[in-house]
Amino acid sequence: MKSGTVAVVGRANAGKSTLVNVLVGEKVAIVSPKPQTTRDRIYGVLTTDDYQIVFEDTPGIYKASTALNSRMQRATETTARETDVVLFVVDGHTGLTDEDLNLITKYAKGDTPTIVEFTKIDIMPKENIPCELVKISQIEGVDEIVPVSARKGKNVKELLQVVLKYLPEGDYVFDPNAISDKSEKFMIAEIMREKMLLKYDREIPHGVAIVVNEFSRRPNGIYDISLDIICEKLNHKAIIIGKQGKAIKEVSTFAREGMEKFLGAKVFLTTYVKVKEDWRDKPNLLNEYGYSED
Ligand SMILES: Nc1nc2c(ncn2[C@@H]2O[C@H](COP(=O)(O)OP(=O)(O)OP(=O)(O)O)[C@@H](O)[C@H]2O)c(=O)[nH]1
Ligand SMILES: [Mg+2]
Repeated sequence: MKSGTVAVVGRANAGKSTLVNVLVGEKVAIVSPKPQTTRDRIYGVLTTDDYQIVFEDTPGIYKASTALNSRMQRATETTARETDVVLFVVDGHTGLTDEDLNLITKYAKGDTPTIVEFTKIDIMPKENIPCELVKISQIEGVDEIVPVSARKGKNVKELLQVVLKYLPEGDYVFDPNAISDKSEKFMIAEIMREKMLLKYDREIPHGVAIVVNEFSRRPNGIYDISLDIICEKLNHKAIIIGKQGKAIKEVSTFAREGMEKFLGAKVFLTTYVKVKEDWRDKPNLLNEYGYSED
């Protein structure tokens, strides 16, 4: 049987997490139209009788401007170094960039099999496809190029077959029932962050960390969840709360609905907004919020 890891890497916002969710068939990673949505390496596990594939979703490659961002970039680099297969995701909609070409060249140079996946082909200008595929095929060491639409589920099965070709023989590493290495509590915090990314503009959601203080279940099945929304500036707090608390009420309702869908049960959610000045550049706070060095 085949068993191994596939590092899913690429520029921020390319569509990596969407792809991992579709490949695994469950939501293991949050998705948003803003770059830098994923902050951690997240395993999405797909198990059948014949194979176990661990898709490693990673933070998108992006110029580091904060200590948090540097840690995110290092997580991606380590994942790509230690994997069985590199799956490089190119955003077909925005098109192939010089940065993509440089990164693909770098990964393809190594000994790890490198598959390039063109995603978002549902919204990719068709006339660009042949030219971009040629450019990639000229890079030495690229083993495969696969066009996919994760949103429409197009060519995903074909991509899976291509990945399997490069996976080593081995036994299950994860429990065959597992879909992720992350806990429910982690996903609850991520769902809150996802809704903040969708609701607020510019730097506000990027400057937010979520700390879940209570995550418990009553005998009748209802979950009690209490969390802190940590922001980095006092004026951000005012924006997050909004006039008469309207914005925070809306985003909390939105998040509660997402959590209920994920947990399959009713949720009683309490949210508090707190300020920790410039926490994204403070190593001790990064550790406290779960963005550790490794
Ligand atoms: N039309 C279309 N949109 C897609 C597809 N895949 C992803 N998207 C959209 O692209 C945006 C970014 O998707 P993500 O999956 O969050 O991208 P990512 O690469 O994980 O981004 P980071 O975590 O920030 O690096 C979201 O708005 C998705 O809905 C696709 O196949 N087709
Ligand atoms: Mg992502």
